[in-house]
Amino acid sequence: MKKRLFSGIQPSGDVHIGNYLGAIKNWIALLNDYDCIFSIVDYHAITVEYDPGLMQKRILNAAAVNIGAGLDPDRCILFVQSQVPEHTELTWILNSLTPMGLLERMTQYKDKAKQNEKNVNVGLFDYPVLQTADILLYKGCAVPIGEDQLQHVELSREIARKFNMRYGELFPEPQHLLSDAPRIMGLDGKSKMSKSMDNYISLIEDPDTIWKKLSRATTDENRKRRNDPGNPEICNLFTLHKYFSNETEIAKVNKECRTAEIGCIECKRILSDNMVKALAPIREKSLALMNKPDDVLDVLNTGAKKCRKIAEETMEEVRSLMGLRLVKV
Ligand code: AQP
Repeated sequence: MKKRLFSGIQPSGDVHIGNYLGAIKNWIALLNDYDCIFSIVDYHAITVEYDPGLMQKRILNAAAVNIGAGLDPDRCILFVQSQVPEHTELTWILNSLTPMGLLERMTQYKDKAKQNEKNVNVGLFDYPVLQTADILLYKGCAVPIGEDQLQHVELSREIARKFNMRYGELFPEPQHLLSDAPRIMGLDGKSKMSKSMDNYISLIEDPDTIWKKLSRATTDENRKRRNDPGNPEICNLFTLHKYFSNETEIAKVNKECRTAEIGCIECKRILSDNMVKALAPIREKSLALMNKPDDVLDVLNTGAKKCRKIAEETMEEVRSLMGLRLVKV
């Protein structure tokens, strides 16, 4: 029996190269080794303001891009969180085991509360408990994520432990899995690449936009003029070269940036060409799937059906352990 793996992505905007390098690429690599469940976590995406008229499209697009990137739905389950009501039921139960103090420490909550000062809602605060329910509902042992989600997975272990101690052994303590690109910085070089910030390159970006975005991206800020030698170690774009360029190109950029043989524009051109090449097949497949939303819907409905069955079974066990299942006496 393979171990169960769970992870999710919010339909909160365009899926970007940070999501891909930090999570999706790893999901694809792990398909053989685990029994994989991936979710488009729409309930997580409603904790900030959004346009309900766009949500359906965002969900379908997020699914299409994940499949387009290589997440083969024949080798995993892909479904939408809100199609399985047990996610919110288990959240309520886990809420009653989670100390407020632990949630107050979550850095993502603190950051998002600062970004959305006018809408600091309970959902935003409770986000990590819903995430714990997402994982535990399927008894997920492994959770491949980017570094920003590390604290949440640590919390999920703590909540699983609390449940097991209080009501009886049921849940595994989920272990995080990080990729070799756990934190891709945004094009500003200052904050994490994020769907909700204008600092990303999406997986379906067209070649012109990739070039436009890269040509404006921040590099080594100490390099003021073309003839100044640069320092690749502190240049965000050099980090991206490591994921898109070949070894010879990386060595060339590394050397010639330091000696000012090439300037930032030449360096960006190499990166842009390689990124366009690498993303082309993902873009092509994703766009084709976006034009066939019924096919994507079929995949998601099949996934939800499988997940509902697992989720119902887990909730029966939860209710039983908690004395919430009424039986004839
Ligand atoms: N910049 C990143 N580098 C590496 N990994 C990342 N992930 C996100 N950004 C980066 C990982 O991608 C997976 C899906 O992320 P998510 O959609 O659940 O939400 P998020 O972490 O909040 O991502 P965003 O793009 O920053 O969304 P918004 O702006 O809506 O909050 C996760 O495993 C995440 O770690």
